[in-house]
Amino acid sequence: MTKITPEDALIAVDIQNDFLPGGTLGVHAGHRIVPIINSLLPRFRTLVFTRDWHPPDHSSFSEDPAYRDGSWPPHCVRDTPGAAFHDDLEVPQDAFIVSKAAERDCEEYSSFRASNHDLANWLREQGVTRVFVAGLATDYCVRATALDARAARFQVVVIEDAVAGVSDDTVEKAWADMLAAGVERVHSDDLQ
Ligand code: VGL
Ligand code: ZN
Repeated sequence: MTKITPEDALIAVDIQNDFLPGGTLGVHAGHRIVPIINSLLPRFRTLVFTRDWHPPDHSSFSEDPAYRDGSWPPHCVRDTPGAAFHDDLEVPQDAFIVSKAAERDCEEYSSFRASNHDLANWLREQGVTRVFVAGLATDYCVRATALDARAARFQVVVIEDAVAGVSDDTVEKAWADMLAAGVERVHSDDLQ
């Protein structure tokens, strides 16, 4: 059992329409994480919601996408329905929203690298020492966010049933990288 305390934050990564089934870059079974995350939200004092927030000509967009790093179908174009949070996600009024990869030539998978926010600093100001990471996609933005959170010296817990990924092989590698960096892996049933 892992007990959630006031020094914990939940970072809900990119739970946006384009990353859910039916979206341009829909992640298989991505919708299954939404009710799990909703049930966790009231248990955290500090909540962060991140979103991929691309310009229409973002450098990662391809007409013939390979569905891997650097070659994606157009997705999460700022201020479009595809970039909106999933309708069922219960985003509170006072949640901290981080928009990332908002410039054409800059990919920002990590929520800690958004050019217009200093997430690590903001979390420290809230008294946060440990972050729980959930959302999409395990092999890209969740992985990068968890690794950067470790690099910024937070304790990091990834909730295995509250994440979903693009491809099995990159998901497997992402877990190996995260565990090697000291990330803890838990199931939401083991949170108290
Ligand atoms: C992501 C692919 C492209 C993510 C963002 O949120 O994991 N994946 N852009
Ligand atoms: Zn993107």
